[in-house]
Amino acid sequence: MTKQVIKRYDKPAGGWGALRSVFKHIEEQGIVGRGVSTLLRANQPDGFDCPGCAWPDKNHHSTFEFCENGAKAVAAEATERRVTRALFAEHTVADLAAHDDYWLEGQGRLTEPMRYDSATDRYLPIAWDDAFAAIAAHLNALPHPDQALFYTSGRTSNEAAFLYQLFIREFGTNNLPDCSNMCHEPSGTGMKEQIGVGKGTVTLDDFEHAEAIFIFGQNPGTNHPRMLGTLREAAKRGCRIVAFNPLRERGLERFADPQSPADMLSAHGSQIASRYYQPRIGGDLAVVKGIAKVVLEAGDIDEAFIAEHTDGFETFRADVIAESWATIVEESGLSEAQIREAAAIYIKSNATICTWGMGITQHKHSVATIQSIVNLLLLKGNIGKPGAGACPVRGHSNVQGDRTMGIYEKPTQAFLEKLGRAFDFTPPQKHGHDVVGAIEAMLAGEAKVFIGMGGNFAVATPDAERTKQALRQCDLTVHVTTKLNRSHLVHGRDALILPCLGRTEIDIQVAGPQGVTVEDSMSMVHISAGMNPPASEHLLSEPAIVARLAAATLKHSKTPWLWLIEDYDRIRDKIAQVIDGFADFNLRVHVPGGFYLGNSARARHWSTTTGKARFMTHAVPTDLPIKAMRRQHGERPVFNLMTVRSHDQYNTTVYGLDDRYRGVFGHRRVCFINKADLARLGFTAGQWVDLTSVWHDGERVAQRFLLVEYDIPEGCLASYYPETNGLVPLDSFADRARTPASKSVPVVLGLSAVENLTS
Ligand SMILES: Nc1nc2c(c(=O)[nH]1)N[C@H]1C(S)=C(S)[C@@H](COP(=O)(O)OP(=O)(O)OC[C@H]3O[C@@H](n4cnc5c(=O)[nH]c(N)nc54)[C@H](O)[C@@H]3O)O[C@H]1N2
Ligand SMILES: Nc1nc2c(c(=O)[nH]1)N[C@H]1C(S)=C(S)[C@@H](COP(=O)(O)OP(=O)(O)OC[C@H]3O[C@@H](n4cnc5c(=O)[nH]c(N)nc54)[C@H](O)[C@@H]3O)O[C@H]1N2
Ligand SMILES: [Mo]
Repeated sequence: MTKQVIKRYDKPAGGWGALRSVFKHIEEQGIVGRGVSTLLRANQPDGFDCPGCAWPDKNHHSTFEFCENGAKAVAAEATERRVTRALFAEHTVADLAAHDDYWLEGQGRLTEPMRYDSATDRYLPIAWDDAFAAIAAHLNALPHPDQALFYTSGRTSNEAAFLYQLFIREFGTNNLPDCSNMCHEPSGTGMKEQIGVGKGTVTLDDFEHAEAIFIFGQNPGTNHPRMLGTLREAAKRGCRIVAFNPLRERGLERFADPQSPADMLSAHGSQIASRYYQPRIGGDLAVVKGIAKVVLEAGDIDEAFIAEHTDGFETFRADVIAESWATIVEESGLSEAQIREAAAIYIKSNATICTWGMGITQHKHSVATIQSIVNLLLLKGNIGKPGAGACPVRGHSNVQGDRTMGIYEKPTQAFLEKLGRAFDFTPPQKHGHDVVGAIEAMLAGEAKVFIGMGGNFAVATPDAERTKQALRQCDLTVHVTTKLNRSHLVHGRDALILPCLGRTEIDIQVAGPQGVTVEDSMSMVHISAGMNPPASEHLLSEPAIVARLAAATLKHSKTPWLWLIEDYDRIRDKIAQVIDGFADFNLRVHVPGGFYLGNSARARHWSTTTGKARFMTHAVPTDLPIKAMRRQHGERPVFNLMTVRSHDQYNTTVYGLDDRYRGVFGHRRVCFINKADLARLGFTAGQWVDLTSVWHDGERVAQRFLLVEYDIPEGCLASYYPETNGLVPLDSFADRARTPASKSVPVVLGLSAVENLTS
């Protein structure tokens, strides 16, 4: 175990520390030789797509791009460790559940399908055909298909996702909650309404031409490390980079590119952000409105663009001009001078990109904030010109592709019609459950079967205790998965674990080795083919699992399920028939580097209800739940807690206990707090506290967090996800998009009486 230390980190992000970390993780997985050769095939034209984040890479070109956290994701999948039937024979489920998530992950790759046996409280081996028959029996016994829920995490390939949603709709439901619901749903909701497309409008080339890049609520040094390379290049050629983040994140300040000898030899690396502003948590809408106010007052707008391409401008202008600086300053947490300074950079730039991440999407007012960012872009015609645009930076490596393939609980009529025509059936019309709706449906006893295509539903979702209770109430829970995780142990009366191939592995079907496709954050679609032998001879690919489950379940289906998976080109031909933008899919995807799906807003074609890009008027929210909680708990200071990722984790997967850039080593239960707040509470750094979230329906507690003094605004706290997920109330979510508000959790602090807690 790492030594437990808290110390200031003053080196650049990346650098030698990143190289050392990669070799440590490769060594820990027992794959020193193979690990390096595997890494060299990540994001190559003939290799696999990195299972880490969704940041694009330059045409899947052939120079190796170093990425510390991509390397950890690859090493975690390519590990030598195996979970065999012996582990399950040795441990009851209750035993396994007593271990922490880090230990579960550390057991390695799952090797054969298992089914829960309640008599012995153990998972026992089961043959694949029997597993599919068992699930089919459950599904077909349901009084209504809407009693089943089918979750998807964002690593699933296009081919698997397409077959999966087809199976679910042929079965008869649109219950397709996915990780997007907890992630960039507000980006999709906001942008679709405003500019007619729910995806980013930029490509990687635009970063080479931008004069300014504004980064809101995102920590690329940890979560999209390859983005730092792009930002570094931009900064070097004089592009102004402006970061908005309550925390000072090292990766946004300085970066030493491990591929640059100059950076590696200097003590400071390269500067990234030329300006760094620390708004209050949730203050971004006010910040952006303040910037828009300065831009409008200066009259420095693209009048021709506004006249030709937009509507709603006059209402928007009047609203912004009328907004008082007092409100803007109060709600943003920035001074008028700071906002004017940022506005001056925006005004001067002829091409600006705005990027954002979870710091923007996981709040009550996320959709309004995103639309306000897009308003700002529209003011200067910053959509559909080189070097400019909107860039929601996606999370999971194929989360965007999964949506494109129809993993969506609210499919359009047009999509359903095309799907029904291509496969000769009538798809269900009623919209299905999203993640929050799925949990509510299980709790209410309305949903009885939960099937998860990847992910870790029990841990990634809000309101941990209620979610776990919801899963335990199910008749059946099933997980298609690579590694053991908590969701397998928080199971229904019947439960199955179905282990699948990972991205890095060779997938052999009747027609020979197969590749799958993925879509990155900038709508580039490319092929991904693994080259490692499978972790076990008993693994099936995700498309094969879906097809065999569908064949077992749907007795009257006209879809040739087993024929489709003999050769994935056949699945792609079907995708080409149903999904817009995929004509000649097989031809185009075999070109090295893949192809660009296109984006109507980028072409200044606005598929909105008005046929224009729309200025959307939003008040600065002054009534967020945190305020109500502060009024209610007058005597106790109520803080706004954001739940963020450490450097050594991939969502619910914990790779290690360090958060190097924030100076935290050997700990995960930490709480970052401002010095003045410590003094106000009479606490000192190094003391242990319990976090209690306060909400209209009562309190939720997470015990024993180490107070760490940090450069964060007063009234704001940060802790890691998922240790804090129990604090996020189920009904605290983004208006309209229903994304859990896991970046604004009202909490109070009290010294902890708990002596020891390891995870
Ligand atoms: N290594 C690694 N890579 C990953 C992941 C991972 O867990 N590990 N996860 C993947 C996934 S699914 C996703 S969605 C992305 C997530 O990538 P990020 O969006 O970077 O995710 P978070 O760590 O949640 O960080 C959010 C950032 O927003 C800031 N923030 C919080 N609240 C506010 C606010 O109100 N305003 C502003 N301006 N900032 C705020 C936080 O300080 C933090 O820096 O990364 C993807 N890539
Ligand atoms: N409090 C709080 N909660 C959050 C967030 C937050 O910032 N704060 N972030 C939210 C976000 S942005 C997201 S995207 C969700 C993530 O939610 P999920 O996507 O559900 O969670 P992950 O931790 O990414 O899932 C990891 C599991 O996926 C499985 N897996 C890995 N690779 C594969 C594969 O190739 N195939 C299959 N079938 N399985 C695989 C492994 O078993 C692994 O344990 O969490 C959300 N929850
Ligand atoms: Mo995400």
